[in-house]
Amino acid sequence: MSKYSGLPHAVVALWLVVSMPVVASDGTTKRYIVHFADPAFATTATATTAAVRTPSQRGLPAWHLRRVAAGGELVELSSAEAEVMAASQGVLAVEEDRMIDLAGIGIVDPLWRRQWYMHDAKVGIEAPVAWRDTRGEGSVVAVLDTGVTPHPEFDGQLLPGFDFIADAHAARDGDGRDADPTDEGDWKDPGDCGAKQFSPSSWHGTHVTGIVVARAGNTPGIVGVAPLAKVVPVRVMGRCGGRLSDLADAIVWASGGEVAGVPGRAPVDVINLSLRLPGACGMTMERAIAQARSRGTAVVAAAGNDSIKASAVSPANCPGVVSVAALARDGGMASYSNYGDGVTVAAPGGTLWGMGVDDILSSVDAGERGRQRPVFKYYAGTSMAAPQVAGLVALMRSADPLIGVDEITAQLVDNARPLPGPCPKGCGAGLIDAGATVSAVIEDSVLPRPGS
Ligand SMILES: [Ca+2]
Ligand SMILES: [Ca+2]
Repeated sequence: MSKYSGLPHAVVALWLVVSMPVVASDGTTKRYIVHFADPAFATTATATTAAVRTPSQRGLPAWHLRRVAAGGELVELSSAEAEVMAASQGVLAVEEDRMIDLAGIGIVDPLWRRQWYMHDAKVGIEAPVAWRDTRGEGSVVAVLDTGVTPHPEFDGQLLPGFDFIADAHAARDGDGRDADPTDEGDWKDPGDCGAKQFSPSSWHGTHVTGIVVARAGNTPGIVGVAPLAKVVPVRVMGRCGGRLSDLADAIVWASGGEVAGVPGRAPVDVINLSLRLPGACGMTMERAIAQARSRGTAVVAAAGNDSIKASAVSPANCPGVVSVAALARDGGMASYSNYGDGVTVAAPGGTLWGMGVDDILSSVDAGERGRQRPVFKYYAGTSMAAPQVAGLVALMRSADPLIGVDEITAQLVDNARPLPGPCPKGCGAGLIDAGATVSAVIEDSVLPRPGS
């Protein structure tokens, strides 16, 4: 009894009562939030349980988990113990720590219903199921793309990025590399890189970034796959596309490697590459990706929109890359998607015809050339499928910060669902399932790992 000396008798009595082994009817414990009449009483009770119980005793009843900021103590009790507790003197309420349904917390973002790729029962990636465990807190995704434009969906969602476009003409910002990853537009006037007619700016990086990390709860708007993760926007694509040398440097930098003349940063959890160049994986790309993976950064790439084998385009065909094919609204392979052995998994990319509602809705700018104002548009492509996988990797790393890059690939593959539609030429392991994957990651996070 020495551990209880100096405490009010009432506290001792109460906690002895609830600590008595009472077998619940179902034999299991649940989480409850206990509200005490006297806050000081609660403080003492907290200190007491924290002092006398260690994590190895977690299976014992009445394990105190933490204080709830709104008031009350979170404890694990059997239902019989909870009843005893509720009837005890000085206890105002014993409330079960119930699972809150997403409909209950309310996704107010009014475009949510148009984001079929997130939640459709047949062809969606089941992001809301994964959100019961994590929304990506603590994870960082680097989006190597055209840069980003200001958008309400990004308020508080971005970390400092970088403009890796070394050529001022391609960059359109009047200089080479600098610390501002803002997208200056990739419109083409007739004559630009062989263009016969005008084509408007894509704001591709802004669209991809929205799919990963658009914030939840603002209006009007969408929700990203990992709305509590952060994105590092990295600009590698400008007028007429991007250079391999800039892309390779950006991969090294985002994964915490050294790039001359650029201040370093910590390795991100995952790099998204919604870009491709035809041919075998060259040594530059292979080395950059191997370096990134050696520092614990996963690399996700679009399989490409050429209707050819994914093994014929890089970086999708580079060793260790998670390569992503695109599914149409019916759950079969999208007509434009690359396919075959080079594909790791598939995600919705949109159908690419009709009114757009069967495509992927995300953030862009309204400007045809330069920036004008933030809006939302439907795009289709493996470029839209890859960031859903990158967002899922952010959720996985949030659920288990120690998960390695090979384990990430294995979990994505093992937990993918059979395709809801046809893909005779090969869509990898199937449709990613965010709910099943995050759940499996959490289950396996307690397993011993080599070297631990
Ligand atoms: Ca620049
Ligand atoms: Ca939003």
